[in-house]
Amino acid sequence: MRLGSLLVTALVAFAAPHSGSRCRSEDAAVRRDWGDLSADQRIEFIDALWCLRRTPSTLPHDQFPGVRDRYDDFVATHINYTLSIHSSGLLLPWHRHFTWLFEKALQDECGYTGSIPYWNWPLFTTNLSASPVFDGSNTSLSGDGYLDHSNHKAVPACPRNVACRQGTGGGCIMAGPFQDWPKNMGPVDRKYYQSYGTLPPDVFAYTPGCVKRDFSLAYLQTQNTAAFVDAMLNTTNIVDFLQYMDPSESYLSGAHGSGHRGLGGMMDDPFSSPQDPAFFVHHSMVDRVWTIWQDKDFVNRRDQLNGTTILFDPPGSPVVTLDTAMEWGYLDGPKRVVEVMDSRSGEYCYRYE
Ligand SMILES: *[C@@H]1O[C@H](CO)[C@@H](O)[C@H](O)[C@H]1NC(C)=O
Ligand SMILES: *[C@@H]1O[C@H](CO)[C@@H](O)[C@H](O)[C@H]1NC(C)=O
Ligand SMILES: *[C@@H]1O[C@H](CO)[C@@H](O)[C@H](O)[C@H]1NC(C)=O
Ligand SMILES: *[C@@H]1O[C@H](CO)[C@@H](O)[C@H](O)[C@H]1NC(C)=O
Ligand SMILES: *[C@@H]1O[C@H](CO)[C@@H](O)[C@H](O)[C@H]1NC(C)=O
Ligand SMILES: [Cu+2]
Repeated sequence: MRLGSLLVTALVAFAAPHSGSRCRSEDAAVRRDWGDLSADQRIEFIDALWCLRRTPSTLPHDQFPGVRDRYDDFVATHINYTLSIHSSGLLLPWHRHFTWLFEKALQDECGYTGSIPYWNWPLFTTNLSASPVFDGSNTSLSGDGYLDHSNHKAVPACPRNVACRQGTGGGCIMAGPFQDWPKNMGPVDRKYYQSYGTLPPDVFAYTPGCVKRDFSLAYLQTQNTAAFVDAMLNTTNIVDFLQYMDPSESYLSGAHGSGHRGLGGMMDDPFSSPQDPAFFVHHSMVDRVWTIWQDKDFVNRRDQLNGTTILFDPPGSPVVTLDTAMEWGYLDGPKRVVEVMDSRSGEYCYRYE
């Protein structure tokens, strides 16, 4: 089964232009830096995440035995589309809507009154364990995993543009609100992460365990610094922007991939990484940088895309256009890329601080 051909349903005949005007910036919901939230606001977000774990799944249990609750619906959906939504033309559009759907579930199903916060990468690239996001306190998203040498990232798997060192954890999350956060699926063998790959047949099996982390600053110190983010924002076309954010060459890491690999453990599994709640604040930051970049020259940048619907953009794979259809399985109906290009029109009305 080739995911690409499923995703790229030809909907060209029904192509709709951008609809309506943008919501006013002052009316837009504001997504904030985790560090700028009050303790109460952080705890409200943490509680809402736990609420999704107490909310029943909407996926059929017989087909998805590893999906135990509403949170897992998001994990399974991400696993399902992994091979077309990374290092491809769909990373930014697909994850924008995925993150928004998650935010909406927190609000509509768990009464969360805030917006999804973001992990402001450049602020803590010297010491992640000293950051309000990952210091392991009760108002953080928990910190590193226990030191467990057997679970360290394999150093030879390092991308060429990062001088990798061993991580500082490797085991289950040690402390804080997500110490007992369940892991119900995955991880998935890296050999399945390839262009035109197929999912392993048992990918939705129930594999209970913990969420592991293995902080590895080498990634964050090369691809997530203030200078790196500034350089990314300085680019003037999406081809150059994506070289910083998400290069499709498998031997390079961009800011997106380095955030995943810098936290390590579960976040280092491209399939089931949403099992770590850090996934969502990381992707909020990915979306933030894209949104800010678009807004710097909105007329020219809103519709810029580059890449295909297949992981690593293999030659001849379908090119992503505004008419490309994207799917989120059971979470929402299909959408064309054109519907997600603006954070302030259509269903969306949010901005970043
Ligand atoms: C990082 O910060 C933590 C918490 O403040 C501290 O315990 C640790 O020693 C720091 N690590 C380094 C390498 O500075
Ligand atoms: C953090 O939360 C735990 C579990 O609710 C509690 O036992 C502990 O006292 C809290 N620590 C602080 C510093 O508030
Ligand atoms: C970004 O562009 C500004 C203005 O052209 C320049 O001053 C700055 O050095 C650039 N930053 C990076 C990291 O390229
Ligand atoms: C992305 O942009 C590059 C540089 O302009 C171009 O060579 C390539 O064909 C584009 N990729 C797709 C899938 O359109
Ligand atoms: C996985 O993708 C297929 C093909 O698009 C879709 O039919 C199915 O509902 C998806 N399942 C999940 C869990 O997203
Ligand atoms: Cu992803």
